[in-house]
Amino acid sequence: MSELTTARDDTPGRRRATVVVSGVASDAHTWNLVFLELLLSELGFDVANLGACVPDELLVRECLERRPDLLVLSSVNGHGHIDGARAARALRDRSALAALPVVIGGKLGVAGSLTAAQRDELLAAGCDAVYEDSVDAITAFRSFLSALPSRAFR
Ligand code: B12
Repeated sequence: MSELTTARDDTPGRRRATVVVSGVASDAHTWNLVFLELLLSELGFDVANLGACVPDELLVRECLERRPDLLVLSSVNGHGHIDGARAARALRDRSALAALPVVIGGKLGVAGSLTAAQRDELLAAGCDAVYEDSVDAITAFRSFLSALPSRAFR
């Protein structure tokens, strides 16, 4: 956890990295979002949790207004690879959000693990990382986060 201490940095003139956590348009599940909000808050990030069933247009608008350092998409209903790819394309269509780090995770397909093609589509649509449910998912996600503060505080 020590590598993430810069996210907690309260030095005057420096800000904490901000993260938007969001469900995708079709997904009504909320505890996944609560889990991510608590995890990120404990790691020292400022978190805005947009909740479940967030339409793409609202997601884009919130990101344009909040200008977060990271967007974390979560879905567990099995349709995340479709919703997530569409949302990522909508975000990347806006030049102001072209460089926003975007990750997605959860139970993203209805048949267990995604196929390589489904995963590639998420990456091609603009997701920087895809975390499917596995014992390593949160560890891998935390490694990604540990690289964020250097970008966020540049
Ligand atoms: C509670 C629940 C519901 C509740 C949700 C209430 C609420 N307020 O959230 C209700 C009853 C509403 C519901 C509805 C449905 N559900 Co439901 N639900 C569950 C259940 C039992 C628990 C989910 C939960 O809260 N888990 C606790 C949270 C903390 O954990 P989590 O969601 O697993 O998230 C973890 C990981 O996925 C991961 N993670 C998630 N997002 C991200 C993102 C990143 C970046 C990272 C790194 C990690 C990560 O981290 C989390 C913590 O480990 C699961 C089964 C199960 N045991 O998981 C089914 C389950 C998710 N539901 C399922 C389904 C199919 C549905 C429905 C479609 C059912 C229906 N036919 O109506 C609807 C969905 C409607 C919709 N529009 O989305 C399926 C999804 C299957 C799939 N993915 O292929 C599941 C897996 C049950 C099953 N085995 O079939 N559900």
